Amino acid sequence: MRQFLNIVNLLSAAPNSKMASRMTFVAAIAVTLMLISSAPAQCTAEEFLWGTATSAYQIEGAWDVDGKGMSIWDEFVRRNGTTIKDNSTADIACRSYEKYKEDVQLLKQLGVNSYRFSISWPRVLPNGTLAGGINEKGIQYYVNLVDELLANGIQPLATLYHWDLPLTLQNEFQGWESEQIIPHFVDYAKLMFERLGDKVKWWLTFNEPWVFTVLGYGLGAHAPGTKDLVNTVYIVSHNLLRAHAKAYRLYEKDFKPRQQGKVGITLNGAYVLPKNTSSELDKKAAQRSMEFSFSWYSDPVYFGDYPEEMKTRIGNKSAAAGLPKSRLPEFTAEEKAELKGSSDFFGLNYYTSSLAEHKILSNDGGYYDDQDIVSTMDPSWPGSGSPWLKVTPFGIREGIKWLSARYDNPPLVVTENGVSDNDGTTSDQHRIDFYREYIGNVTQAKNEFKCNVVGYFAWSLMDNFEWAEGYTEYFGIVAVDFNDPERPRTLKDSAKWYRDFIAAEMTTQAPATTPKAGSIVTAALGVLTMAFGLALSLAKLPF
Ligand code: GBH
Repeated sequence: MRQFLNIVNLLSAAPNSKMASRMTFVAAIAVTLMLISSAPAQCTAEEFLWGTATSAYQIEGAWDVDGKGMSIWDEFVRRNGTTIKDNSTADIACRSYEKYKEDVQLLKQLGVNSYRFSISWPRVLPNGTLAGGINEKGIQYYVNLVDELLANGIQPLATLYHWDLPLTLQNEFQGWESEQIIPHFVDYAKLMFERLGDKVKWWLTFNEPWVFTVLGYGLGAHAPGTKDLVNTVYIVSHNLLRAHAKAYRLYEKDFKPRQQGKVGITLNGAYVLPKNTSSELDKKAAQRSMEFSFSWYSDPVYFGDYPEEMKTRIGNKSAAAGLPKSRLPEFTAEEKAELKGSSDFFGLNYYTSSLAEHKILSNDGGYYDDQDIVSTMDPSWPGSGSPWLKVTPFGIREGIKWLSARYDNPPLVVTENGVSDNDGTTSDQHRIDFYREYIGNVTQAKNEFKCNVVGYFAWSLMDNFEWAEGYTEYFGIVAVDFNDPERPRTLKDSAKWYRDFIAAEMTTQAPATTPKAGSIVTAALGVLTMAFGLALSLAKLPF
């Protein structure tokens, strides 16, 4: 304070120094108040999103109801020789198409302020294209769901593509293998922005492009069951990235000014550690591994191009195999510009860590060999109901730190995090432990390391169809009885824990005063102080 007064005195070393100092002092207060009032609203009152997540194919059922078209998953689960572990389908799944009101009541009981779901493209466009006709009944389902959420004070976060491509588009031109898909995806996105954008303010274009690319078109373990790690995976990723950028720009130009929402993309990957911690080559391999999973997509989205490591390594291997050009496609200058900055927040699905060991691999083996990495898990990491998922809570903190550093601290939403078991028990203490530790590490990334985490969604609201694993791995915090045709839901212990945990978190959050009202009040105070200051400095006072 003394220092402040000194500065004031210094500034006001004028003949009429009393009046000048009064003026400066009062003006300083006024300016401070006005500065506070003009600070961006998100600093003061944006609510942290606490939610749960699901996806259309995994929960809705009603696969052929009310005019819905077939998706590649409807076909895949019926195909001879497809290996869905228990030979199941998601024809019925959790029956959420009928039971959405009950689902929203579950969310209400949990006390979440947000819910992440996905829209089934073939439910709203049965043939995948606008020309093939709009299914109004399908759209109505999502309008109803969103209305029900909002009526219960729950923010919707909608994913446009969680893997259930309209089958027609796969049959016609191999889906994401062809750039013909791009305008159709953009049409679909536009339709959803038009019909739901007044109410949905958080959008994701894609869920985990890595998974539907590598498992769907590379390994053939997911729909559409294509097996080509050498070329197709790179072409598929290239096309979906171009589609993402176009959908983002469309929203930015034609919808954002009025709807004021945010559009992002959700990526998955592991935080990778060097297998041998003292090996420089393994350390580089660990970084490279994350570049081949996360940055394959996020570098184009944030920087406008693929990571240098991917370009050189795939380029060199292509040349060594005698190919005329790299198997990794190139973006045009226009596409780079469209991609760069095409995300309002980073969507992160995080589950597990892995280890990387540097090893030069074949020149023509494709995606995995292109990395020159042998990937393993530390045998000391506790397991789960899924072989690929080891309980490594530090990984979510380190992963968030790594992404935040690389992309200059973007707003980041953990759009999925959770753990499986194989019996779906409601006495799931292991899941409580998992959430406590993982969320603790997210909080640490946010508070201690100042990463801009703005939301967290538990995967999943309820047990559901776990893709190629069918109904053998359960991720829900709510149990669903798949032997009962009614598909009754029961809160697991972890649901009760999550409910109590987020209730406590929300009460310690800054009170959600409306930012506008708040800043109007401070602005008015600023103006009043200034007027008062003027009067004071003009008045003849004895000090
Ligand atoms: C997410 O994928 C999905 O978004 C969600 O739909 C799913 O239900 C949930 O997580 C739980 O799995 O050993 O090479 O076959 C999670 C990320 C990464 C999980 C790849 C399966 C298999 C890799 N996935 N992983 S592999």
